[in-house]
Amino acid sequence: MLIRTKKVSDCLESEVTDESVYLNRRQFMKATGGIALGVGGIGNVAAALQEGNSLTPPPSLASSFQNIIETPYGLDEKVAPFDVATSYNNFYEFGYGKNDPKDKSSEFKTTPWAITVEGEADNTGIFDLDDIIKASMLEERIYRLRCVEAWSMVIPWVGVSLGDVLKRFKPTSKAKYVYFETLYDPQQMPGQKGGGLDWPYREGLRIDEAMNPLALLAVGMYGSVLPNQNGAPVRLVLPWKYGFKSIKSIVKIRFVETMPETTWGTLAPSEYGFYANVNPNVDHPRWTQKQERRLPGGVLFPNVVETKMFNGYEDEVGSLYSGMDLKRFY
Ligand SMILES: Nc1nc2c(c(=O)[nH]1)N[C@H]1C(S)=C(S)[C@@H](COP(=O)(O)O)O[C@H]1N2
Ligand SMILES: [Mo]
Repeated sequence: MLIRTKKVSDCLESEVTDESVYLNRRQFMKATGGIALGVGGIGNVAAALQEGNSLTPPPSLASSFQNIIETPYGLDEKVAPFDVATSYNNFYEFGYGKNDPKDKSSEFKTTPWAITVEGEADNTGIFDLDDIIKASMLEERIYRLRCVEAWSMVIPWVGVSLGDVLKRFKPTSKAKYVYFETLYDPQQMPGQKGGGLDWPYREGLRIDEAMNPLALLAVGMYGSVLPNQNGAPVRLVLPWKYGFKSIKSIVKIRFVETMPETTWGTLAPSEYGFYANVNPNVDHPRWTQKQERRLPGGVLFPNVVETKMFNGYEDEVGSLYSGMDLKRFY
């Protein structure tokens, strides 16, 4: 059974170290009803059995989802129950509470979906998402997701290599970075009617990071399409970086020559760096990053684990940062 409410006095330190604490205090109190945020903790270990994803892929992607390639990533990991991964979310376009994305995104329209590709590339234009995805085989990759708020989950994503997709747009030699943007549609995304974040949500990567084989362009999880609250119909998944880099509901990709501005980096540059690599040796200014709460876990079983360098993906991505001072480039 999911424990969704608890007394304020039970609040764990890591729950008050919320990214949204940075936002306008009054608006935040209004959004959460002035009470403690809900906790997607689980009270009964037996309930942690994996449930399937009962969503149906659009007809155009049905055969892709019938032929998902299994990969070796994370096969030894204990996957979070579907219910936990889809009800404890950060997707501020639908509100700041952890349950808001699930509660407020059910009407969100994700088909058809177009992505505008622009900037330093030869093959720019407006592309249909299905066409982008159908050009590759879908893969399942079980990755750890580590939020900067010091919680984490293991999630079985379905998607395609981001680098493979980007290469098809033929970036020029001037494309040193790639910028991503989420949909801006306040009619559908009630969180965008208020301030707080500077909409649309914006993120970016150095081009070699984007081309790293670990970087995933995800269109699904738990064997089927992404639930809206998890960033449908398409998002990044960058398991060696804090979760806020893994931008949801992408509508724009732009190849650029200089480091792009990002939502969190602009809002609070001393707290959220451009690189945002998971690093237990560099604390967030307001809390330690040495440990994390691996969900599901509740008040009685917080399930605290040590945070690993690059979230445990150092072999895969460490060389991207050789010679860099990771305290300076956090
Ligand atoms: N557009 C958009 N993308 C976003 C966010 C958001 O608020 N808006 N939150 C980020 C944060 S802080 C995290 S931890 C992850 C959470 O992904 P999940 O809800 O699928 O676990 O999404 C990231 N991507
Ligand atoms: Mo996050």
